[in-house]
Amino acid sequence: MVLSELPFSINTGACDPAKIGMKLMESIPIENQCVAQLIDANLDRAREGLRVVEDWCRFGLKNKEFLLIIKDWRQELGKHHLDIYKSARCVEKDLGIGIKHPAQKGRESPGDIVKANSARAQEALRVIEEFARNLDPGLSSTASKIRYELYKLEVQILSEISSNKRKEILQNCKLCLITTPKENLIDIVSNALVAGVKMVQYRCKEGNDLSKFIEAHELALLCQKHEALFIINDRVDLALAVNADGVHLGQEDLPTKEARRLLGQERLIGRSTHSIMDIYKSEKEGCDYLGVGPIYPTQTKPGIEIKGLNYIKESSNATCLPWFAIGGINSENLNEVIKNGATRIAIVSSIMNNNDPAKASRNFLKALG
Ligand code: TZP
Ligand code: MG
Repeated sequence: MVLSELPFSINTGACDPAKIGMKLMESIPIENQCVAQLIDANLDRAREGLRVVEDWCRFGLKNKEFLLIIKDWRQELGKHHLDIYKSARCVEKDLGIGIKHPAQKGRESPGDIVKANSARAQEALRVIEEFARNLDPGLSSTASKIRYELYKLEVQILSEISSNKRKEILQNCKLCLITTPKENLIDIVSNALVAGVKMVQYRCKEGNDLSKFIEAHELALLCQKHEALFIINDRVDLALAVNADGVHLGQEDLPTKEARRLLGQERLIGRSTHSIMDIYKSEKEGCDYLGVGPIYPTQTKPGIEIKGLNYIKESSNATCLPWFAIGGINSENLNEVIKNGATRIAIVSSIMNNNDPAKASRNFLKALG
């Protein structure tokens, strides 16, 4: 039996469920009752899964566009959730009731919950699509349409979740460790991460691309494990290749617009600035954070023009973006840097060349509060 042959149109919603229910129960063979039961269970699943995702879009992401799309899907499914399906429901005899899978325990982050519930809705929609194909073609094609749209929306939601997470880590981050080539680079970074560093920038101006890729990839995984941001200096391609959290660009590197086009909205773009005009420009272009310096002479960039503590003072009132004072900062001048208005710093030598990088990191973090 095809539901559209019954005296209602499922597409206009002009249906009389009582009439349909009677007719269906009178005439359908037993397996169709099972199908009705199965469709009922999967409509519940799909609607519940969608509701969970919708609520994170509403309360977590505060994204009205996503919220309205999912709400619309739920309502569309609700229109198709006819009484004939609900009345076939038989919870007591359902073999699946109360069965829990160990994987459900590991779901902690909103991203995990969104993934699990999107999958739940997608699976349920697929089941509906298959079993309703003959019995209720309108429902089947609705389920198919929503399933495909959900695949696309899920990617957008997850990307917004990771973008927000990156921005949250960045906001709370006081110390950025910038690397310099070292034999024991992985060890140094690992110690700094254990000490609480939440942002690492891979800066390597020598060697071939393959060795950089291998090193950066290892560092990316390490940072991920410690929930720290991993940023690549200069190279957008390398940042994408190792799935870094973003890129750090100097005044002579790629324009922000091009880097953004390549990296997308969800990754971070930082820019080194040497003047208030640089700061305004970077902010206007949509950079996510700034470097402010060099404050003091530095061995890492010998010969570069020093901007001094005044530049920190000016920067404090010039931008709402997170900014990191950089250049020659060490344990001796740190207090001066803080007194002049810096709340975040970026360090190369004072950690990378320290005999105890963990201790050095801890001391910087402690002083920054
Ligand atoms: N950009 C401005 S100063 C600088 C960079 C990369 C070097 C900072 O290194 P250090 O060793 O902390 O002075
Ligand atoms: Mg550069």
